[in-house]
Amino acid sequence: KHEFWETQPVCQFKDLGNLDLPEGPIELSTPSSEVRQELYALPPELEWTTCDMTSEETSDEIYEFLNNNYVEDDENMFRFNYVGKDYSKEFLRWALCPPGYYKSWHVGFCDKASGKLVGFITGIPARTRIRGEVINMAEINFLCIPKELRSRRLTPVLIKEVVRRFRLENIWQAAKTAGAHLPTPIATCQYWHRSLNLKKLIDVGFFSLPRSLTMSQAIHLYKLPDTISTPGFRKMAPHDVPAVTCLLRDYLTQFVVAPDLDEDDVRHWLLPIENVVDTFVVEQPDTGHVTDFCSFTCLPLSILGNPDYSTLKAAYSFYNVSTETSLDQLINDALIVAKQRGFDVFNALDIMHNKTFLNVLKFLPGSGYLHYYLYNYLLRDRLLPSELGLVLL
Ligand code: EN5
Repeated sequence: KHEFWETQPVCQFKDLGNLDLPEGPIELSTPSSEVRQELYALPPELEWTTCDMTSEETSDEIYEFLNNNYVEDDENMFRFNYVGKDYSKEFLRWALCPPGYYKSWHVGFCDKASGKLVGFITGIPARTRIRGEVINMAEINFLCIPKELRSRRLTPVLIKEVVRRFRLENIWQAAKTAGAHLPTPIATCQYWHRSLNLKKLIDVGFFSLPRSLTMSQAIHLYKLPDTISTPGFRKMAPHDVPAVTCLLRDYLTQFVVAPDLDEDDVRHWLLPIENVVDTFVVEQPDTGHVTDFCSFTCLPLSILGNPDYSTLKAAYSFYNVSTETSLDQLINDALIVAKQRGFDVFNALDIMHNKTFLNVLKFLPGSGYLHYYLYNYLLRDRLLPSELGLVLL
């Protein structure tokens, strides 16, 4: 049924729960001289390109390509939009150029005649801990082929090519997430949504009012205080990097799969960048210690075919750690600052400890699921969302 995935080193449906299989790599690594040196073959009208994300022109073309062709919801009403006309163009560069990134892992193919990009996939290096073992892995993302070219079996070629390129760097495992159900997710998570701007969410069809609620009751239900409630809650600054790294490393040890982040990674992934990522710490007023932090990424959605609105401003819960402030209160303050910054909706997955605040803070389960996958690493049993400590963009 899954012609391609049945040939790949991934956990197959028939392997699930088989106690005889050892957990760990499925295929052994080979010397990089034995890795295929040639590009995979494409149909004659297409050619490979390596995308230079530091070039303004190339990154403009990729934004345009993804904004026109990337992931939509189940009813094709919304599409991820990495650069609405009002937003910063920094998101993709931030997502694709972390410390130690490889330019060669930003892969596309073009139509030879028009020179236009018509296929894209990316990898970034990421140390990931699975149970007790830290592995150098690739995180695969932004796989995108325009609707007109789907069903031409180009996705397997893109995947094989990016796998070849991470193997050339002596990396043998990868992680990815997708809305599609493939062989075989290590976990399946659900998106939850917290309304910040109810009227707009209803107007654009993101949310329909339950029959039991009138509009004014609903507005009252989702009303948030104007100001945050945690003393010492402030934007993260460069000098917070060591303390935030300690809090996060310590917190992530409890999950089965989690990133292994050092100070350079935390500086890259968590220091605030306008319209890309925002992080707030709690600095105890009496001791000056940073005891908690919360963070979210900014990823607008294009609203397809609505005459009045073109984008929905969505914040996505990223990494949150609480040691002194309750997680409920910390995230409630995150909702308040997100609202102040003009976000329409705050999204979160049911991973890590998120389930403990979703209901309390009036998140509702969304229509979308997110499956987590590993490449060339077998985990015998499915994990619970709460056993995952990893957020991919
Ligand atoms: C990255 N490597 O389905 C791959 N979004 O629930 C990413 N639903 O926004 C793959 N259909 O439920 C991503 N509103 C896979 C997800 C793809 C996108 C997706 C879902 C997530 C979504 C919304 C809109 C549905 C519109 C009609 C939804 C109802 C919930 C309500 C919103 C407001 C506040 C209360 C709850």
